[in-house]
Amino acid sequence: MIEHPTMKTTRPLIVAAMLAVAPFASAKELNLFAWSEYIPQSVIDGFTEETGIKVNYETYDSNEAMIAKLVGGGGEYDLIQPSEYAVEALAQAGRLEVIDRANVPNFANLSPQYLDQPFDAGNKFSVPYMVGTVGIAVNTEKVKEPVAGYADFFSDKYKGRLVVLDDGREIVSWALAAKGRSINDITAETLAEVKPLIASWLKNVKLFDSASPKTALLNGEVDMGIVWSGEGAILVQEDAKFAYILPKEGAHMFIDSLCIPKGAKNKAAAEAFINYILKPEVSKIISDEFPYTNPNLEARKLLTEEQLKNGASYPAAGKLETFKEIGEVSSLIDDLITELKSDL
Ligand code: N2P
Repeated sequence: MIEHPTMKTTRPLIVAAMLAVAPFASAKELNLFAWSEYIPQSVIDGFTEETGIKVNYETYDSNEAMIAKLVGGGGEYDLIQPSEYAVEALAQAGRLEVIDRANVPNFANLSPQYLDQPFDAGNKFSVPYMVGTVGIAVNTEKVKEPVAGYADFFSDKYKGRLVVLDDGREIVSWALAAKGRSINDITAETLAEVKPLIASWLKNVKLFDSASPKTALLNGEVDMGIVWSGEGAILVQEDAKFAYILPKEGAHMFIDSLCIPKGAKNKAAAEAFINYILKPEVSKIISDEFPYTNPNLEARKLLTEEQLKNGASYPAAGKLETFKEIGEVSSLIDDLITELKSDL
Protein backbone atom coordinates (compact mmCIF):
# COMPACT_ATOMS: atom_id res chain seq x y z
CA MET A 1 0.00 0.00 0.00
CA ILE A 2 1.15 3.46 -0.76
CA GLU A 3 1.16 5.52 2.33
CA HIS A 4 -0.60 8.80 2.13
CA PRO A 5 1.91 11.56 2.92
CA THR A 6 -0.11 12.89 5.83
CA MET A 7 -0.10 9.49 7.56
CA LYS A 8 3.64 9.70 7.98
CA THR A 9 3.43 13.01 9.67
CA THR A 10 0.36 12.37 11.79
CA ARG A 11 1.68 9.21 13.44
CA PRO A 12 4.46 10.92 15.41
CA LEU A 13 2.01 13.69 16.22
CA ILE A 14 -0.44 11.22 17.74
CA VAL A 15 2.35 9.71 19.84
CA ALA A 16 3.36 13.20 20.98
CA ALA A 17 -0.24 13.99 21.88
CA MET A 18 -0.53 10.78 23.90
CA LEU A 19 2.62 11.62 25.79
CA ALA A 20 1.31 15.09 26.46
CA VAL A 21 -1.87 13.79 28.06
CA ALA A 22 -0.07 11.09 30.02
CA PRO A 23 0.10 13.10 33.27
CA PHE A 24 -3.69 13.61 33.16
CA ALA A 25 -4.27 9.95 32.49
CA SER A 26 -2.26 8.91 35.55
CA ALA A 27 -3.51 11.70 37.83
CA LYS A 28 -6.82 10.26 38.94
CA GLU A 29 -7.09 12.16 42.17
CA LEU A 30 -7.20 15.75 43.31
CA ASN A 31 -6.91 16.85 46.92
CA LEU A 32 -8.77 20.12 47.13
CA PHE A 33 -8.66 22.39 50.20
CA ALA A 34 -11.00 25.35 49.77
CA TRP A 35 -13.16 27.91 51.60
CA SER A 36 -16.52 26.51 52.70
CA GLU A 37 -19.63 27.69 50.83
CA TYR A 38 -17.59 28.68 47.79
CA ILE A 39 -17.35 25.77 45.32
CA PRO A 40 -20.66 24.14 44.36
CA GLN A 41 -20.72 20.35 44.74
CA SER A 42 -22.20 20.16 41.22
CA VAL A 43 -19.03 21.79 39.85
CA ILE A 44 -16.83 19.26 41.63
CA ASP A 45 -19.01 16.40 40.36
CA GLY A 46 -18.97 17.84 36.84
CA PHE A 47 -15.18 17.91 36.89
CA THR A 48 -15.00 14.26 37.96
CA GLU A 49 -17.47 13.28 35.25
CA GLU A 50 -15.50 15.07 32.57
CA THR A 51 -12.00 14.00 33.58
CA GLY A 52 -12.39 10.85 35.65
CA ILE A 53 -10.38 12.59 38.40
CA LYS A 54 -11.75 11.89 41.86
CA VAL A 55 -11.83 14.95 44.11
CA ASN A 56 -11.11 14.70 47.84
CA TYR A 57 -12.55 17.90 49.22
CA GLU A 58 -11.87 19.60 52.55
CA THR A 59 -12.90 23.08 53.61
CA TYR A 60 -11.67 25.90 55.84
CA ASP A 61 -13.02 29.23 57.05
CA SER A 62 -9.94 31.43 57.29
CA ASN A 63 -6.64 31.89 55.50
CA GLU A 64 -4.86 31.43 58.81
CA ALA A 65 -6.51 28.04 59.42
CA MET A 66 -5.61 26.93 55.90
CA ILE A 67 -1.97 27.99 56.21
CA ALA A 68 -1.63 26.38 59.63
CA LYS A 69 -2.83 23.07 58.25
CA LEU A 70 -0.76 23.32 55.08
CA VAL A 71 2.43 24.25 56.87
CA GLY A 72 1.79 21.97 59.83
CA GLY A 73 1.57 19.03 57.44
CA GLY A 74 -1.99 18.25 58.47
CA GLY A 75 -2.86 17.27 54.93
CA GLU A 76 -1.40 16.80 51.50
CA TYR A 77 -3.15 19.15 49.15
CA ASP A 78 -2.94 19.70 45.41
CA LEU A 79 -5.06 22.83 45.25
CA ILE A 80 -5.76 25.58 47.77
CA GLN A 81 -7.70 28.82 47.65
CA PRO A 82 -5.88 31.63 49.47
CA SER A 83 -6.80 35.30 49.54
CA GLU A 84 -4.39 37.91 48.19
CA TYR A 85 -2.24 38.35 51.32
CA ALA A 86 -2.05 34.60 51.84
CA VAL A 87 -0.88 34.10 48.26
CA GLU A 88 1.81 36.68 48.97
CA ALA A 89 2.89 34.96 52.19
CA LEU A 90 2.97 31.47 50.66
CA ALA A 91 4.82 32.64 47.53
CA GLN A 92 7.42 34.47 49.62
CA ALA A 93 7.97 31.32 51.65
CA GLY A 94 8.51 29.28 48.47
CA ARG A 95 5.44 27.19 49.17
CA LEU A 96 3.71 27.47 45.80
CA GLU A 97 4.26 25.77 42.45
CA VAL A 98 4.46 27.81 39.27
CA ILE A 99 1.23 27.17 37.36
CA ASP A 100 1.82 25.92 33.82
CA ARG A 101 -0.31 28.34 31.83
CA ALA A 102 -0.21 26.00 28.80
CA ASN A 103 -2.53 23.74 30.81
CA VAL A 104 -4.89 26.61 31.63
CA PRO A 105 -5.99 28.07 28.28
CA ASN A 106 -9.22 29.38 29.83
CA PHE A 107 -7.09 31.88 31.76
CA ALA A 108 -7.85 34.12 28.76
CA ASN A 109 -11.43 34.51 30.05
CA LEU A 110 -10.31 36.49 33.10
CA SER A 111 -10.62 40.25 33.37
CA PRO A 112 -7.22 42.01 33.36
CA GLN A 113 -8.61 44.10 36.23
CA TYR A 114 -7.84 41.25 38.65
CA LEU A 115 -4.62 39.99 37.08
CA ASP A 116 -0.99 40.93 37.61
CA GLN A 117 -1.62 42.25 41.12
CA PRO A 118 1.19 43.19 43.52
CA PHE A 119 0.65 40.01 45.56
CA ASP A 120 1.61 37.88 42.54
CA ALA A 121 2.98 39.90 39.63
CA GLY A 122 2.47 38.03 36.38
CA ASN A 123 0.20 35.44 38.06
CA LYS A 124 3.00 32.92 38.29
CA PHE A 125 1.43 31.20 41.27
CA SER A 126 -2.22 32.17 41.35
CA VAL A 127 -5.35 32.25 39.21
CA PRO A 128 -8.27 34.38 40.47
CA TYR A 129 -11.32 32.38 41.57
CA MET A 130 -13.71 35.02 42.92
CA VAL A 131 -13.44 38.57 44.15
CA GLY A 132 -15.48 40.14 46.92
CA THR A 133 -15.79 42.67 49.68
CA VAL A 134 -16.59 42.58 53.37
CA GLY A 135 -19.58 44.74 54.21
CA ILE A 136 -22.60 45.31 56.40
CA ALA A 137 -25.83 43.38 55.86
CA VAL A 138 -28.88 45.04 57.40
CA ASN A 139 -32.39 43.77 58.03
CA THR A 140 -34.09 47.09 57.31
CA GLU A 141 -37.35 45.93 58.88
CA LYS A 142 -35.57 45.68 62.22
CA VAL A 143 -33.00 48.44 61.91
CA LYS A 144 -34.78 51.64 60.94
CA GLU A 145 -31.99 54.16 61.41
CA PRO A 146 -29.40 54.51 58.66
CA VAL A 147 -26.24 52.44 59.07
CA ALA A 148 -23.35 53.81 57.05
CA GLY A 149 -20.29 52.29 58.66
CA TYR A 150 -18.64 50.45 61.53
CA ALA A 151 -19.36 53.15 64.12
CA ASP A 152 -23.12 52.90 63.44
CA PHE A 153 -23.04 49.11 63.25
CA PHE A 154 -21.37 48.60 66.62
CA SER A 155 -23.55 51.16 68.41
CA ASP A 156 -24.77 49.92 71.80
CA LYS A 157 -28.32 50.17 70.43
CA TYR A 158 -27.70 46.93 68.59
CA LYS A 159 -26.15 45.00 71.45
CA GLY A 160 -26.87 41.28 71.11
CA ARG A 161 -28.31 41.70 67.62
CA LEU A 162 -25.15 41.30 65.55
CA VAL A 163 -23.26 38.57 63.71
CA VAL A 164 -19.70 39.19 62.48
CA LEU A 165 -17.08 37.16 60.67
CA ASP A 166 -14.98 35.04 62.96
CA ASP A 167 -11.72 36.37 61.53
CA GLY A 168 -9.09 38.31 63.46
CA ARG A 169 -7.50 40.00 60.48
CA GLU A 170 -10.92 41.21 59.33
CA ILE A 171 -12.00 42.46 62.77
CA VAL A 172 -8.77 44.42 63.23
CA SER A 173 -9.18 45.96 59.78
CA TRP A 174 -12.61 47.38 60.71
CA ALA A 175 -11.16 49.09 63.78
CA LEU A 176 -8.19 50.45 61.84
CA ALA A 177 -10.56 51.87 59.20
CA ALA A 178 -12.72 53.40 61.94
CA LYS A 179 -9.60 55.13 63.30
CA GLY A 180 -8.85 56.51 59.85
CA ARG A 181 -5.90 54.20 59.30
CA SER A 182 -5.07 51.93 56.40
CA ILE A 183 -6.35 48.41 56.97
CA ASN A 184 -2.76 47.25 56.46
CA ASP A 185 -1.28 49.55 59.09
CA ILE A 186 -0.69 46.73 61.54
CA THR A 187 2.04 47.04 64.16
CA ALA A 188 2.20 46.34 67.88
CA GLU A 189 1.44 50.06 68.38
CA THR A 190 -1.60 50.31 66.11
CA LEU A 191 -2.97 47.08 67.61
CA ALA A 192 -2.64 48.57 71.08
CA GLU A 193 -4.42 51.67 69.82
CA VAL A 194 -7.43 49.77 68.46
CA LYS A 195 -7.68 47.27 71.31
CA PRO A 196 -10.14 49.24 73.50
CA LEU A 197 -12.34 49.97 70.50
CA ILE A 198 -12.46 46.30 69.49
CA ALA A 199 -13.14 45.32 73.11
CA SER A 200 -16.16 47.63 73.21
CA TRP A 201 -17.40 46.36 69.84
CA LEU A 202 -17.13 42.66 70.58
CA LYS A 203 -19.34 43.06 73.66
CA ASN A 204 -22.23 43.82 71.30
CA VAL A 205 -21.74 40.77 69.09
CA LYS A 206 -24.10 37.84 69.46
CA LEU A 207 -22.47 35.44 67.00
CA PHE A 208 -19.11 34.95 65.31
CA ASP A 209 -19.54 33.04 62.06
CA SER A 210 -17.35 32.97 58.97
CA ALA A 211 -18.91 29.93 57.32
CA SER A 212 -22.47 31.11 56.84
CA PRO A 213 -23.21 34.44 58.56
CA LYS A 214 -26.31 34.90 56.36
CA THR A 215 -28.07 32.09 58.23
CA ALA A 216 -28.55 34.02 61.47
CA LEU A 217 -29.90 36.97 59.47
CA LEU A 218 -32.28 34.80 57.46
CA ASN A 219 -33.71 33.08 60.51
CA GLY A 220 -34.09 36.36 62.41
CA GLU A 221 -31.62 35.52 65.15
CA VAL A 222 -29.75 38.77 64.48
CA ASP A 223 -30.61 42.02 62.70
CA MET A 224 -27.26 43.00 61.18
CA GLY A 225 -24.03 41.38 60.18
CA ILE A 226 -20.56 42.04 58.84
CA VAL A 227 -20.39 39.43 56.12
CA TRP A 228 -18.65 38.37 52.90
CA SER A 229 -20.29 40.07 49.91
CA GLY A 230 -21.48 36.79 48.39
CA GLU A 231 -23.43 36.13 51.58
CA GLY A 232 -24.80 39.68 51.41
CA ALA A 233 -25.80 39.14 47.78
CA ILE A 234 -27.78 36.01 48.71
CA LEU A 235 -29.61 37.95 51.45
CA VAL A 236 -30.52 40.78 49.07
CA GLN A 237 -31.66 38.23 46.49
CA GLU A 238 -33.76 36.28 49.03
CA ASP A 239 -35.61 39.21 50.54
CA ALA A 240 -35.83 42.90 49.66
CA LYS A 241 -35.78 43.79 53.37
CA PHE A 242 -32.02 43.12 53.38
CA ALA A 243 -29.47 45.72 52.28
CA TYR A 244 -25.72 45.36 51.80
CA ILE A 245 -23.59 48.40 52.56
CA LEU A 246 -19.90 49.07 52.06
CA PRO A 247 -18.73 50.82 55.25
CA LYS A 248 -17.98 54.46 54.63
CA GLU A 249 -14.74 54.22 56.63
CA GLY A 250 -13.37 51.81 54.01
CA ALA A 251 -13.56 48.08 53.40
CA HIS A 252 -11.56 45.03 52.48
CA MET A 253 -11.70 43.81 48.90
CA PHE A 254 -10.42 40.28 48.58
CA ILE A 255 -9.17 38.44 45.54
CA ASP A 256 -9.33 34.71 46.26
CA SER A 257 -7.23 32.58 43.96
CA LEU A 258 -6.49 28.97 43.18
CA CYS A 259 -2.89 27.96 43.92
CA ILE A 260 -0.92 24.74 43.88
CA PRO A 261 1.13 24.01 47.02
CA LYS A 262 4.81 23.19 46.49
CA GLY A 263 5.38 19.50 45.96
CA ALA A 264 1.73 18.72 45.12
CA LYS A 265 1.49 15.13 43.87
CA ASN A 266 -1.27 15.84 41.38
CA LYS A 267 -0.20 19.09 39.78
CA ALA A 268 -1.65 18.27 36.36
CA ALA A 269 -5.01 17.43 37.95
CA ALA A 270 -4.90 20.75 39.83
CA GLU A 271 -4.25 22.62 36.58
CA ALA A 272 -7.06 20.70 34.90
CA PHE A 273 -9.42 21.78 37.72
CA ILE A 274 -8.35 25.42 37.40
CA ASN A 275 -8.98 25.28 33.68
CA TYR A 276 -12.35 23.58 34.24
CA ILE A 277 -13.72 26.21 36.62
CA LEU A 278 -12.67 28.92 34.15
CA LYS A 279 -15.05 27.58 31.51
CA PRO A 280 -17.77 30.21 31.17
CA GLU A 281 -20.65 27.76 31.68
CA VAL A 282 -19.00 26.26 34.78
CA SER A 283 -18.07 29.63 36.21
CA LYS A 284 -21.69 30.71 35.76
CA ILE A 285 -22.81 27.83 37.99
CA ILE A 286 -20.45 29.12 40.67
CA SER A 287 -21.95 32.63 40.39
CA ASP A 288 -25.48 31.21 40.55
CA GLU A 289 -24.78 29.49 43.85
CA PHE A 290 -22.21 31.84 45.39
CA PRO A 291 -22.77 35.32 43.96
CA TYR A 292 -19.41 36.97 44.52
CA THR A 293 -17.81 39.26 41.90
CA ASN A 294 -16.96 36.92 39.06
CA PRO A 295 -13.61 37.89 37.49
CA ASN A 296 -14.41 35.73 34.43
CA LEU A 297 -15.69 38.08 31.74
CA GLU A 298 -16.94 35.31 29.48
CA ALA A 299 -18.96 33.89 32.40
CA ARG A 300 -20.39 37.31 33.21
CA LYS A 301 -21.91 37.38 29.74
CA LEU A 302 -24.03 34.39 30.80
CA LEU A 303 -25.38 36.03 33.97
CA THR A 304 -28.83 37.60 34.13
CA GLU A 305 -29.34 41.32 34.40
CA GLU A 306 -30.67 40.75 37.91
CA GLN A 307 -27.45 39.01 38.94
CA LEU A 308 -25.30 41.78 37.49
CA LYS A 309 -27.46 44.46 39.15
CA ASN A 310 -27.01 42.97 42.62
CA GLY A 311 -24.91 45.69 44.24
CA ALA A 312 -23.40 43.27 46.75
CA SER A 313 -21.93 41.17 43.92
CA TYR A 314 -21.02 44.05 41.63
CA PRO A 315 -20.53 47.19 43.75
CA ALA A 316 -20.15 50.68 42.44
CA ALA A 317 -16.66 51.78 43.46
CA GLY A 318 -16.22 52.21 47.20
CA LYS A 319 -13.22 52.89 49.41
CA LEU A 320 -11.64 49.46 48.98
CA GLU A 321 -8.25 48.09 49.85
CA THR A 322 -6.76 44.59 49.59
CA PHE A 323 -4.84 43.01 52.47
CA LYS A 324 -1.06 42.79 52.36
CA GLU A 325 1.11 40.15 53.92
CA ILE A 326 2.22 41.47 57.34
CA GLY A 327 4.61 38.74 58.50
CA GLU A 328 5.16 38.02 62.18
CA VAL A 329 2.70 40.66 63.43
CA SER A 330 -0.15 38.39 62.40
CA SER A 331 0.41 36.32 65.53
CA LEU A 332 -0.25 39.48 67.60
CA ILE A 333 -3.67 39.73 65.95
CA ASP A 334 -4.40 36.18 67.01
CA ASP A 335 -3.35 36.89 70.60
CA LEU A 336 -5.37 40.10 70.74
CA ILE A 337 -8.61 38.58 69.44
CA THR A 338 -8.25 35.44 71.56
CA GLU A 339 -7.76 37.60 74.66
CA LEU A 340 -10.72 39.89 73.90
CA LYS A 341 -13.03 36.99 73.11
CA SER A 342 -12.12 35.23 76.33
CA ASP A 343 -13.29 38.35 78.21
CA LEU A 344 -16.78 38.12 76.70
C1 N2P B 1 -16.79 31.87 51.20
C2 N2P B 1 -15.83 32.74 51.87
C3 N2P B 1 -15.46 33.91 51.07
C4 N2P B 1 -14.02 34.03 51.03
N1 N2P B 1 -17.55 31.19 52.17
C5 N2P B 1 -13.45 35.16 51.78
N2 N2P B 1 -12.16 35.41 51.38
